[in-house]
Amino acid sequence: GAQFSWDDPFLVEHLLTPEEIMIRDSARDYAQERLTPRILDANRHETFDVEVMQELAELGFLGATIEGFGCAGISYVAYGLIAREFERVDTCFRSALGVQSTLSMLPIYLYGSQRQRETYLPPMARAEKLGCFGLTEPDHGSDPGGMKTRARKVDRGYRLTGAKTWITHAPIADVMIVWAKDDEGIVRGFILERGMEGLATSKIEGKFSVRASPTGQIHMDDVFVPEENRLPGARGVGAPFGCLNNARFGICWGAIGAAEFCWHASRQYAMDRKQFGKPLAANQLIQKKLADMQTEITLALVSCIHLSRLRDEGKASPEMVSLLKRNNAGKALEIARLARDIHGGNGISDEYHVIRHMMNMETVNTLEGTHDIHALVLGRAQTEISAF
Ligand code: TGC
Ligand code: FAD
Repeated sequence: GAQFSWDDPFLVEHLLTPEEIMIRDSARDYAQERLTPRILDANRHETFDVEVMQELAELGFLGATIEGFGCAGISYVAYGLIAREFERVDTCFRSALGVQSTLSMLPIYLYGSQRQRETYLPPMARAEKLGCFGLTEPDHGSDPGGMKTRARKVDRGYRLTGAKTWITHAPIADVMIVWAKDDEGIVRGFILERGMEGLATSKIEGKFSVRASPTGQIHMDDVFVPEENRLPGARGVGAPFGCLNNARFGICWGAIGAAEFCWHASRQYAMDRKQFGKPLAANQLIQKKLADMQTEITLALVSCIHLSRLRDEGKASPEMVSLLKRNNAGKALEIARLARDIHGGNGISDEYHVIRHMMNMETVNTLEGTHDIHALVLGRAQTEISAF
């Protein structure tokens, strides 16, 4: 008869190709062997080991969905599986993968000239150049269309003035994809390089979430950016949103990894820990929590595979990504909170990891469009009334 496997109820393993399984396994082995041992210390001290980026490059994971330019050209399912394994350890590693691949390399691939692609993509795939994506500003987060950063046309280029904040990897980036409005008020994309006059970055300290991810600000004071550093194919606010679809897609998968860690840890803890003379797992209230975790994770995972296949066929709309980003990030946060609860007092100690995931999931519900903003995207799509 048919078997039930508690940790893969819908036999998702059977939906993967041998190549995808191979990529998933190499991502899992790497993450467990090399990332897990680093995370406690990195999270405590708010540090990020940039050598991780070189390791990701050696594994061929940077810009991996891009064809050519030194990139691997893997499927979206395979990319998602890597994101899931990384966020199983910590959000900072999925962010590192996503920011370099989908928010720094992809805009150059999608909107760049052939010369820009040849100049930037191979060294970025090798992690010789690290990137970041500057869209959010101090006064414009959910409504980036209102951005204040200006790109004034001058002889042979532009002069950029403004500030970007909450930018993942701003403190370590060599290359910054910055979005600014031109003299006509149209959003344009620019490739800025560290060292340009008037360009500075700073680090945001004291975060209670994704502490191991370097987050910062980009300050631009009349920075001269030559014409050849403008992304010729980017016109209007839809251009940065086009990159976000891919980054959000990575979050759909990553959130499952974090949730799975919390679920598996909770199950093990509930089996090992005894109160009132029996394992915690013998209580109906605990079993219900485990059943809820298993159910939500399974539904999220099957949906992710489905969305990824649609994406591989070019049939995934931005609204589909909004639906799953919102659902998976929200469910992962609920699961992390339940896990924290099941672990009792130990649940607040970083050595059990669940509180770290719980804090991280707060960020994951805010970045790349907040939980509620994605509800409004879906509300607009079904009512044709914009509530923004
Ligand atoms: P709206 O009128 O809806 O659209 C303006 C133009 O953009 C097009 N568009 C999209 N195109 C492709 N993909 C999408 N997802 C798109 N969404 C919109 C749209 O078709 C239109 O084009 P056109 O040619 O007709 O002009 O724009 P709006 O100003 O009303 O805003 C709508 C809203 C709220 C959905 C949007 O502004 C939004 O998504 N806000 C959330 C902002 C956000 O997600 N920021 C993310 C910053 S990056 C980040 O967080 C990285 S974290 C990295 C890490 O993991 O560490
Ligand atoms: P706001 O837009 O001020 O929203 C505040 C609250 O109001 C939210 O609950 C929101 O849902 C709600 N709200 C806003 N508008 C509406 C509305 N119309 N109706 C109902 N509710 C509404 N940005 C980048 O560009 N690049 C990055 O690499 C990057 N990395 C990040 C890393 C971290 C750790 C964090 C925390 C953020 C990062 N961001 C990045 C920024 C992120 O995308 C924004 O924080 C996010 O888009 C929300 O913007 P905001 O923080 O300004 O919140």
